[in-house]
Amino acid sequence: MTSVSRRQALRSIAGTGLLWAGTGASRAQRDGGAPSDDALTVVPRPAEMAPTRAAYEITDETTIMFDGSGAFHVATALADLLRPATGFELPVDRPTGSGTDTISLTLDGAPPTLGDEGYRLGVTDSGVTIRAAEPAGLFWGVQTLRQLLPPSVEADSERAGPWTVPGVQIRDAPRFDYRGVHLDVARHFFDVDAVKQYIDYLAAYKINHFHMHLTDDQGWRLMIESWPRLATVGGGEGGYYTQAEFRDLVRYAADRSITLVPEIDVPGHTNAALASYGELNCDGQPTDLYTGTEVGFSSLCVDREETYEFFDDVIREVAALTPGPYVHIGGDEAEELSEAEYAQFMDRAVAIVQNYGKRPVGWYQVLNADPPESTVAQYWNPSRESSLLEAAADAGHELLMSPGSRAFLDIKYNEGTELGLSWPGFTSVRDAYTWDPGAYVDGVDESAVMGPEAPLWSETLETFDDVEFMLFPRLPAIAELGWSPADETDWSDFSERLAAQGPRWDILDVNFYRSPQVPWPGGERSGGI
Ligand code: NGO
Repeated sequence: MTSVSRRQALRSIAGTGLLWAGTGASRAQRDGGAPSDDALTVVPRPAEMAPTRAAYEITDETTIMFDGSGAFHVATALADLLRPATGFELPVDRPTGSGTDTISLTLDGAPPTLGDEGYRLGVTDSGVTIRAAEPAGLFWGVQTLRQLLPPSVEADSERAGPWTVPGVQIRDAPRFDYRGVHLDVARHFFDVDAVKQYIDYLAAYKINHFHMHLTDDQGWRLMIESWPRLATVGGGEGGYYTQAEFRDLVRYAADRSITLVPEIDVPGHTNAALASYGELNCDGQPTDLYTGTEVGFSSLCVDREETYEFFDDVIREVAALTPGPYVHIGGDEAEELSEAEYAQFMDRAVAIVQNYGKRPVGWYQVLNADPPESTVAQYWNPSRESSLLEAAADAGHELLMSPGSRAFLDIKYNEGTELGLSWPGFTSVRDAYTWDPGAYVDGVDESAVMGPEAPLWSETLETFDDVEFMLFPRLPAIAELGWSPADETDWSDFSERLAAQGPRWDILDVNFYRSPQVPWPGGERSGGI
């Protein structure tokens, strides 16, 4: 780590009295040598983190203890994570005996200041303790523990140890309650196993909302029982999720502390629906299926009652499938409609979502329809000026920040990137990291910002390898902006911790972009982007 980052670590800890208590001097000053924080390459950077001289080695004597209902499934997840590479039995048990040689996950005695997602993690010579108020906090603590272990812990077959956890005291909680990543499964379809893999990646970096863009001109990807042709016809050659498969994804995400946010994009971006049911078109005729990449050419017929019956049925089914609070209704690029027609449709669409007990989310154009204050608007314009957004924040709307030139993961890294689009320019790893979601749009205060979200659109992404190439290494960049304190986000420190993720991705066989901006182990920096 750089001296800058070490200084930052000490400063943040000094501010909270977490460690080095009572002397007014750092341990480095006291005994002439600080414990090294070189092994502490955790991403996102924990809010407070202090290395100690302790170290705990996980062995075949180690037990995973859990305390408190809701801790069991996290303990099981940890065991599942550690068993393949270590080859150890790692029994999962309630607290018994001496409490030594344990990794202990407890919901007992956590200070309320940790919130719903915060945790404390402490390492002594005899074990590791993770303490949180809620299971989500324990789960994020486990993700931190995972990154404290050698990269080979990611292997799916037995590797040589030792499995040493370096000494550290961590107190951690997220900056934003909403840390999102999106996947467009409409332009190209990704099957259940691929999406589960994607969810695993998000969980590793403490992303807590997964936004699925389920419908667009090119495909309708979710079976709606009351309008089955949407999927069977509108799914085209790509395919769709049955409701059972989709429920499985919702559950898989929830098991990893991730809320699924389903998006049904209306009234534009609807050619797949318009091709499935003629009555959704003003002339009553179904359109042809579409596989191109143009946007803005399609619209539901806002003057037909069938349109609202359709939307009501769809939202009823989607709301029943997803226990999370949000339903996203798109609202972007409805270029076929006048402003009045757009507002006429959106007024009713938003009311339908609310009627099924959900909170509407829309791309920021939804604000043109003056929706109720509870509607969340997702900013995606690359510009830092938006009178629309400023006014919305003043009026009490909450906002998601997905600026096209920073957070869109489908944008090319540079002119040499074969995949992706470049409508807002290029987005290097450094560009994805060096912006502040709480202060991006002029005149919008952080208090109005729910958090950052990184969309991954799939016009150019045909395979899961393609998805991985655009996701990594920018996913951890956005994840850290969402999680870590603003004054702890430093590019040079981050790029070094990011570099340490590379060997993990190699073991997991992730097809990541080896950006020359990042000092990957064993690699030379070439000065490119
Ligand atoms: C825009 C458009 C999407 C494209 C994407 C490509 C939004 C919100 N609508 O973002 O349809 O796929 O750009 O980057």
